[in-house]
Amino acid sequence: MKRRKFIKKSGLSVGGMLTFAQVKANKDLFGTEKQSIGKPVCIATWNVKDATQAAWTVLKESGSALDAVETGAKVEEADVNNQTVGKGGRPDREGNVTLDASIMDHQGNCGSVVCMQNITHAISVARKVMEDTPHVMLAGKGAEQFAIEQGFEAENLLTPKSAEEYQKWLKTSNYEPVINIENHDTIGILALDAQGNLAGGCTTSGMAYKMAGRVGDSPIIGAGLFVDQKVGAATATGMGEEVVKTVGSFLVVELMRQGHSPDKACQIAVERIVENNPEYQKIQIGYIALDKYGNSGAYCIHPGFNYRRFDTKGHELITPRSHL
Ligand code: SD4
Repeated sequence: MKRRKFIKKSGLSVGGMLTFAQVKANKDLFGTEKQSIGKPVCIATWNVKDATQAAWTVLKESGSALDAVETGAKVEEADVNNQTVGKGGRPDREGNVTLDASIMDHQGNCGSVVCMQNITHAISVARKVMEDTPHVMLAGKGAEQFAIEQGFEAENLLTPKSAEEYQKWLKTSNYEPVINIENHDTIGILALDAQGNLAGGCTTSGMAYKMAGRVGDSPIIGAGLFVDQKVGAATATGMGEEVVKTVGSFLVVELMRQGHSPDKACQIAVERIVENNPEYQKIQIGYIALDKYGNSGAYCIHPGFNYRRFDTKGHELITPRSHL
């Protein structure tokens, strides 16, 4: 029997690739039937229960995935106790809080802001970039000026707590990102709404005490966030430099396109970083992914990472498998 015919008949995958028959039959690499496990659903990096709760209030009223992810992300941006996102974020080594954020919808539209100061809701500015400009990315002063023109309020994002910690840090000026800092970090949030549309958002103040002007993965489409309505969505947290080098979120979505489950896709993408980096034990990376059927998954290097899922069955904190 000719090889091509055999493949067609057996329906087996070859070299990790799905056959046409499997894709058509909506099966993953292991032959498991993929099923819609119910819309709507949202997931978010870390234990951000107020954020997923807020996103859910949008989704359960048949709101859009885009509104849901923006609403959820804004909760963390406004929370001064979350020192990795929005107002209250830790500053760079010059003492300036600079924010990175991105958003993407089911039609492949996207917007982001990088290294923006003085505006709390970076996710909303990213959305404005997507919806109201001919561009996808605005940086620094230009992003801030655009936000102010759009009616966003300028405010000092450095809270007394973050300022005090920064003054202490200045004594050593040692740049050593802390793994699972306070078990809370960048928020990446993905949603599938009742209409079956996907969207994602990602917002952060970046690595604490980074060099001035440093930009991480979070505002870079394909790195910190990617959404493909035909497949699913993914987002990242952790050491952005490594995520950028491997175009991580795009990779996770492409792996799902090849038939991997969200969990497995996140695992392969994390392992790509591990393989490339002899110092991987010093860094944390966490990916979360949501496919177009509502299945979610995640994987990380170090234990300690978790993610929130809210769907019609309830609100869960999920601890994914980790490399170490
Ligand atoms: C960054 N990925 O700027 C973001 C921040 C983060 O742990 O998740 N820090 O690299």
